[in-house]
Amino acid sequence: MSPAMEMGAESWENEDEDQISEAKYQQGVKHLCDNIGIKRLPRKYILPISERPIFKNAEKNANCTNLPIIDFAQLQGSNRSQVLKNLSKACEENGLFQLVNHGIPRDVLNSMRDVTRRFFELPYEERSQYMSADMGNLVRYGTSFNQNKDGVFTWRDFLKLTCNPLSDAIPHFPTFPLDFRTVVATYAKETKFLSIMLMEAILESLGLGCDDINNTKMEEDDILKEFQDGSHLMILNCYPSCPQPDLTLGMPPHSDYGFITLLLQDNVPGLQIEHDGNWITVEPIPNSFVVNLGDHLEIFSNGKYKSVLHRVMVNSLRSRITVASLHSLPWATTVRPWSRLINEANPKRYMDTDFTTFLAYITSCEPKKKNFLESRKLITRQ
Ligand SMILES: O=C(O)CCC(=O)C(=O)O
Repeated sequence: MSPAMEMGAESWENEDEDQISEAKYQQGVKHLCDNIGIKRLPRKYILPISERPIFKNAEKNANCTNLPIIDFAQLQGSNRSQVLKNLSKACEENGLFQLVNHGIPRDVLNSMRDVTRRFFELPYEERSQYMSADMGNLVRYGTSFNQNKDGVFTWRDFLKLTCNPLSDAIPHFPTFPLDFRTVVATYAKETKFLSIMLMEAILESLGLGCDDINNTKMEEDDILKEFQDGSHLMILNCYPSCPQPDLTLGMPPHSDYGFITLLLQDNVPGLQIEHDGNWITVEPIPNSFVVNLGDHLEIFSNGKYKSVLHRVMVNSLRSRITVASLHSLPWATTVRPWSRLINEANPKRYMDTDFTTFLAYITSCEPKKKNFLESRKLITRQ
């Protein structure tokens, strides 16, 4: 089928499309919506039919009720061993859980969502000074998934902030809104602390089956020390309301590269995860985090825990704001399967990898689906 036929009978009828130059698309969807008042989706964002978010009835009904919820307060209490088992099951079967009672004050979460919204409401000239094609920049504003490579764009603008070490990074962060740096710094410290507590629980859940308990515990402590200086990337996402949400996505199916991602949503649903061949919407639970497992954790756990394939839907009524905090080991550290989890019955399944390899991959290939992780897999005899 030709791309034109794939677009279907409803394809472009907006006479203004020819007026929109490629450069305008590069300026992002927020700018497009604010300045051009579009009524139909420009062709630039129309996905081939096979990639569009077409719902089957069964998927429509699938909701978050079956997705695991971990109560962080219980994890810290006398019920820890049972919660660790639930955590392990969630990591093996879903690659995701919703985290409630995590202890980060509500006003810290509200302020972070609020300053994110206000940042994207700034005039384009203010936001655009952070636009760059250089993936190595500490602060980077952009649009779509990978605007340097995407043929079809997705309906998202983002601001990426490298947060480690935080004191070095803050002077590079935007100065507007005026409270941006203080709010982001507070939120970054809180999420960093929470991510280390979660990694401690995840390591403990992985080490449960190891025979040599004392040495396993010592290794866990060493790994946690590395996480103190680990990489921390914050992604502020803005998905404006979209005139034809059934033809596009906010983000295409992908998995995150790190160990864990803590995602703060507002109250507008949009995130979907792939589970047993279906796309399931992760309905927002107020003041919770969605915790996604990333590729580094799948590698480290030698495949016991799975990184989750996820995508983002947009809608025609409400814009959506999210903040993703991606945590991993320090950029320079090699990530490899934990030796405790390798034995004759369960040989090493992934190549060692590091951040440079990942950057080289995303610069040359499409990091969509789970294809970076696939490229790190070793062929093992079953
Ligand atoms: O905004 C969302 O719901 C998900 C964001 C995400 O997947 C990402 O930033 O990698």
